[in-house]
Amino acid sequence: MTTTRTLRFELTDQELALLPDADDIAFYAEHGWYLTKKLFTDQEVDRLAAASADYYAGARSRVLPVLPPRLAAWRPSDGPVQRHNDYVHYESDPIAKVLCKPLLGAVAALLAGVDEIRVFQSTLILKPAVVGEPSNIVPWHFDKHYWSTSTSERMLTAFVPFHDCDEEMGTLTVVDGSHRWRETGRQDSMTRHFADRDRADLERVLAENAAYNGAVIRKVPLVIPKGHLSFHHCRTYHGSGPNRSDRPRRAVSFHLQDGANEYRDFALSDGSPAAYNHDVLVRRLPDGRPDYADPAYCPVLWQGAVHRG
Ligand SMILES: O=C(O)CCC(=O)C(=O)O
Repeated sequence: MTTTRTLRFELTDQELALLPDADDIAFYAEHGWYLTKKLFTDQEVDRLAAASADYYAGARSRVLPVLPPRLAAWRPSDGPVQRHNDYVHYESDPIAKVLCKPLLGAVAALLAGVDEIRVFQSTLILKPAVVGEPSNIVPWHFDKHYWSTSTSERMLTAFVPFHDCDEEMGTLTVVDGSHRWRETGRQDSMTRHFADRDRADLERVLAENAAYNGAVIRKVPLVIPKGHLSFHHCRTYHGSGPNRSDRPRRAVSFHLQDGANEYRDFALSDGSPAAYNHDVLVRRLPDGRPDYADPAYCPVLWQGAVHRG
């Protein structure tokens, strides 16, 4: 069974005051990241944390009808490693109910300069408070590499922690302005998820690309208070360090697409087609391509011009 969530695309006066202003939008365009105001109340964040605990304990509103080839799906039997679980907006209504907030979509629409924002993917993440756990380190990468079958260059990610999130917890760290870099020779290996890559190699790729652009690498750890979130552009290099605190670092990486995004054929260097997990799940367009606007998996989060009041 699939359900389609109906959202009203209206903001209250209180919410209008939380939108980015023209300077914030210019900042995002220049730097490739942006730290929002407090978009979620403490109660909403606590509901998200509780729903994610239920999810880890096995609660599901529905399950994926097929398991895509590169699905991140941590299970308790995987043990105290970094947890990644994709499609939580699909599998958990209690998570989706909080996460799919029109205000979040409106902020994304303003930053991306578009009139429509749809969900692309949501990944529930937990970095255990385990000293020296190697999987807690997220090596440098940018998300567009995983989204070669998407036409859009405006996709972006909201990083939504469930608590104050700082460097000690291994918060998200972005490379300032790197979304504007030109890329040195593209390698197919970049389309592989960072968890399957050699960390030193990704460090080398970052240094090589910075040098190619005559850029200095400025790493900015995003200190995010509870209820606030960060956005990063799909070409902004990012990663994160170990969790040195005594609490798990818990968050959702909420990946978003603009209304114009659609599937395109993308050939890897050996001629084989690149794929994204959606391709075995979403409905098909009349011409046979996967439909990245299938409301069951990619619901609309915001539609219409955003008027700041
Ligand atoms: O969990 C992290 O620190 C990194 C998450 C990430 O790569 C993303 O939000 O795109």
